Amino acid sequence: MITNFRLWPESASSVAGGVDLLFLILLVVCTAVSVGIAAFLIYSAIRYHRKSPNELGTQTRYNIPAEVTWTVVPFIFFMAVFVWGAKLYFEIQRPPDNAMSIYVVGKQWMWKVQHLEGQREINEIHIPVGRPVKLIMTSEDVIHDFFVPAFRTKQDVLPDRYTTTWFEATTPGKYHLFCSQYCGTKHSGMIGWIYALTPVDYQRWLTQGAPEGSLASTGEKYFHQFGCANCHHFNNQGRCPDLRNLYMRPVLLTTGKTIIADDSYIREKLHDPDAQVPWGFSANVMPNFTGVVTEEQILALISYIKALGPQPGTQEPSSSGAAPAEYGTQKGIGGPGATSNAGSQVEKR
Ligand SMILES: [Cu+2]
Repeated sequence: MITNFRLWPESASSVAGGVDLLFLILLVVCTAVSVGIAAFLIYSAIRYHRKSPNELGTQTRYNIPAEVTWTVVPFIFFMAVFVWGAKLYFEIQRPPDNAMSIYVVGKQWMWKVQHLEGQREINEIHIPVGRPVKLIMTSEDVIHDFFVPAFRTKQDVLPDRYTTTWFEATTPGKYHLFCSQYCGTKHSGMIGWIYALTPVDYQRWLTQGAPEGSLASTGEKYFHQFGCANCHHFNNQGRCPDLRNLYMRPVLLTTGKTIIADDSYIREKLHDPDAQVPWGFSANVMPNFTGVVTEEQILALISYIKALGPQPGTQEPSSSGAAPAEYGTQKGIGGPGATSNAGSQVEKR
C-alpha cells in the first residue's frame, strides 16, 4: 500500500513555483494537442470513410490559411516556451551575489558537507530559510548528482572540477536529497536530508559550534601542515606568490594571459602546479599535491586563501580604460605593466 502518496511533489524553494508553472503549461498544451489530434483522426476516419466500393476520392491541395496557422501558431508558442525556459534556467544557474556558500563533496556513497563556520555534516545539510544558499560541489570519485525535488534543483557533481547550484528555501522543513546519477552499487543509498530552519533555529544550530573551528582556520592548519607556508610567505619575498588578496583577483600569467584566481584555479595549482604559472615566478618549484591532499582539505585551503581577502565582488571595476590591478604584478618584478604598489591601477596593454 502506498502511504503519503502525492500527485505533485512538495515545493519549498523560490524557483519551485516558476518551474512547476512552466511544466504544467507544457503538460496541459501537449495533452490538449495530443487529444485534439487523436479526436480529429477518429472523426475524419468516420466522416470520410469510403461509402461504396467504387467511390473515388477528391484531392484538395494547398490550404494556405490552414498551413500558415499550423506553422505560425506552434512556432510562436515554442519560441515563447524557449525564452521562458531559458530565463528560468539562467535564474537557476546563477547564484545571487549575496548567497552564503556551503561546500559539498560527493563520494561513493555519501554527501560530505562543510560549512564556512566549521560545521561538518554527512548526508545532512542545515540551512536557513529565506536566504540564498550556494553549494560549491565536487566529487572524490565518479559523477554524482545533487537533486532536491522539493527545491526543483538538480546539478551534476563531477570529479576534478567544481560545479555550483543554489536555492533559497521558502518553508521550514525536512527535504529529501538524492543522488540522481547512477554511481555504483549503493547509489540508491546515497540519500540525505536538507533541514531548512527558521533564522532563529539556524543561529541556534550554528552556535552549537564546530570543534575544529572555522573552515578557514582548518585551512590555515593545513597550510602549515602541507608546507605551503614555507614558500608562500606573506611579505612578497618568498619563492612563490604571496597569497594575500589573491582570491577572485585577475592573475597575470607567464604566457601573458590573465585569469581569475577562483576556486578552480587554486584547486588546479595543487594538482598541476606548473600549469598557468603567475608572471614573475617559475615552474618546477611547487610540488604536486595529487594524492596528498583530499578534496575536503583543498576546500579548507581555498577557504583560508579566501579569508586572506578580498571577498568576491570586491575587485576594482575596470573604468576609463584602466584595468584592475593584476595579482601577478604586485611583486614589482617587471611584468608587463608592473607596479610595485599592489592594488593600484595599471595601464591596459
Ligand atoms: Cu552518487
